Amino acid sequence: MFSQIKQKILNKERITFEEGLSLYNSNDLITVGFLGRLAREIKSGPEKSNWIYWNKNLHLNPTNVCIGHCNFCAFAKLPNEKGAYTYTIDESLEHVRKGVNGGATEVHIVGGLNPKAALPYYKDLLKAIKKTFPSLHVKAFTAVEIEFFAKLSKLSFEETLKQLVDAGLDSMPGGGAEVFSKSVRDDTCPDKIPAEKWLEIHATAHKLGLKSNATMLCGIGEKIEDRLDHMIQLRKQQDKSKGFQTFIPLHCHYEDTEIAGKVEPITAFDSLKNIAISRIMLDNFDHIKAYWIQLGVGLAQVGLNFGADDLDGTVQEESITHAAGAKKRGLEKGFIQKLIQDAGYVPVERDTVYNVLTVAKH
Ligand code: V47
Repeated sequence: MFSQIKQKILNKERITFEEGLSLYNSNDLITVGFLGRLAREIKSGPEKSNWIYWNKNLHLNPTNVCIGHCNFCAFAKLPNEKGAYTYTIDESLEHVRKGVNGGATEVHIVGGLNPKAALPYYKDLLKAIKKTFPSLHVKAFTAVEIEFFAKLSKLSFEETLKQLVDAGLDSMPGGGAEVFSKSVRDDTCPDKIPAEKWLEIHATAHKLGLKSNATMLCGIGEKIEDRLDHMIQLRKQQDKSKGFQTFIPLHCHYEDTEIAGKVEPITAFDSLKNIAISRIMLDNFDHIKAYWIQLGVGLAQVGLNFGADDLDGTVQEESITHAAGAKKRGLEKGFIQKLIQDAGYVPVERDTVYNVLTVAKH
């Protein structure tokens, strides 16, 4: 089985659902990782096969008020709950300023579904960010937020996105995808838009010329079949709309969540398989990210040897995974470069759309 998959990777042939399943069902993690790395090397080409991308970015979560109910989320608060917050534009700008002073080239903005922070609020925020920091790239809003803004403003997805682009939106992150399977969504995030809408909104963004990413949140009770179905739905969408840059397999954190104790927790073994198998399955995605905030730096470094070619960035001010127990944030630039070098790779600083800014030495 492994030799057939290896040959298909070398021939750049598409890997089937059944072949993906056989990789998930194998306990030979080293060989699965070897195949993931091989797929990455074929995808990157010989000159870039030892490059690992990173960027200088900050996260801004302008509100944690959310009327949705997801049992894996420790970040959301009800409007009158203790700890609920919604930043003023000035407060958001203060957060962004700290990141820009630290060298950030990108702000990644996502927040809860807060009826008081919808399209007008975010248009004002984007305009203020662009006015104050004109060269900062604004990567913002999950498809779930776009649908929420569109519904409240009674606009189409396309019109909503166009208005946000006019205000300063440059690209979209990959959140809110969770696991596409209806039964997993019904159990974990019943208020969230279904897979078809998530994909439709990304397709609309791609049509407007925006790049976007895609995530998959693992460890929420999904089966391996659900993970493969998720990847294949993304692969099909990418064949059509071509605007996805990076796939990010997310690693659930459970502290202060309702799901804690109710599902088999995700393991390091699972996350390494997710990295390798997504690299093998998603032949039309250029990049796979090992998101160190969730994996921890050690596991993220191993992930680089299993097929990931991106580590995300310095990630200042992240709140969503920290609410659920993640401990680190805001890696120093020198530290990120060193951890890439220590894993045996060349650190390549990029901007959000993968223009190369600096290539460090090995
Ligand atoms: O959509 C929520 C997930 C996502 C938890 O596009 C949790 O470059 C773990 O999408 N444990 C937001 N995960 C993060 C995200 C992301 C991150 C990095 C890069 C990019 C990108 C996107 O975090 C949410 C949800 O799927 N999430 N709760 C939790 N307890």
